[in-house]
Amino acid sequence: MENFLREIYDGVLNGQASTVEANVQAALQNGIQPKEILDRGLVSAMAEVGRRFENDECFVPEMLISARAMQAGMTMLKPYLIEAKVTASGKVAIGTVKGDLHDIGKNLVGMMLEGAGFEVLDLGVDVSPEKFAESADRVDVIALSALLTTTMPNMKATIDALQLAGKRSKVKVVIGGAPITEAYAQQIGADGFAPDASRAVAVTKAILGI
Ligand code: B1M
Repeated sequence: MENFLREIYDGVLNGQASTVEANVQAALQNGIQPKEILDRGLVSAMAEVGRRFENDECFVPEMLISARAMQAGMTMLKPYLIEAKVTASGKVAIGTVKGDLHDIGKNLVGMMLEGAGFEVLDLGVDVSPEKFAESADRVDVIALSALLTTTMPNMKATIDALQLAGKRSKVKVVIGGAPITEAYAQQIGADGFAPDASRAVAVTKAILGI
C-alpha cells in the first residue's frame, strides 16, 4: 500500500502524469480507499509543491506540470470519490474578470485549490460581475483573477454586483493577479488576497476556517 501512495506522491512532485495514473489504478485495484489516495497521495504532494514554490525551490512551469499530473490522478479518482461520498472541503467559483483574457494564473490557482480538496467551478475568462453573482448560490468562495490594471476595477464591480443581488454575505471573495495588492483587496472589501497560487489555497482555507 505504501509503495503505491509513495509512487503517486513522487509522480505528482515530478510531474509524471502517466506514473500517477498507473499507480492510482493499481492502488484502487489493491483495495486502497479513494480518500487515502486523495489525501496521502495527491493532496499531500501538491501541498509539498506549494511549499517549494513559496520557498523558490520550484517555479511556475514545474508547478503547472505537477498540477497536471495531479489532475490526471483526480480524473481517475473522481468517480470513486463520488461513489464513496467523499465531500470536498468547500466549493469555489473561479474566473478572470470581465475584459480580461489572461487565464494561466487563474488555471493554476484553480488546480491548486482542486489539489487541496476543493470543488472548483471554473467560469472561464472575461466573466461578467453578474455571472459571478449568479454562481454565489452554488459556492462558498468566489475567486477573482485580474492581470490588467484596466480590468482590476471589475473586481470591485463584481463585489458591487454581489451586494446588489443581496448575496454578498453568502460568499467569501478572494482576489489575486499580478497587479493586485493586499491594500487593493482591503480597499474594495474583498475577504482575502493571495499573491500566488499556493497562498491562494492557504487564504481560502483560512477565510473558511478550515
Ligand atoms: Co498580457 N499583459 N496582454 N497577454 N501578458 C501582461 C499581464 C502585461 C503585464 C505585459 C506587459 O506589458 N509587460 C500587460 C499588463 C499591463 C498592465 O495592465 N499594467 C499585458 C497586456 C497589456 C496585454 C494586452 C492588453 C496586450 C495587447 O493586446 N495590447 C492583451 C490584453 C488581452 C485581454 O486580456 N483583454 C494581452 C494579451 C495577452 C495574451 C493573450 C497574449 C497572453 C495571455 C494568454 C493566456 O493567459 N491564456 C498574455 C500573457 C501571457 C501575458 C504575460 C506575458 C504573462 C501572464 C502569465 O500568464 N503569467 C504578462 C506579463 C508578465 O506577467 N510577465 C502579460 C504567468 C502566470 C502564472 O502568472 O497570471 O500573474 P499570473 O498568476 C500568478 C499570480 O498573479 C497569482 O497566482 C499565479 C501563480 O502563482 N494569481 C492569483 C493570479 N490570479 C490569482 C487569483 C487569486 C490568487 C492569486 O485568487 C483568486
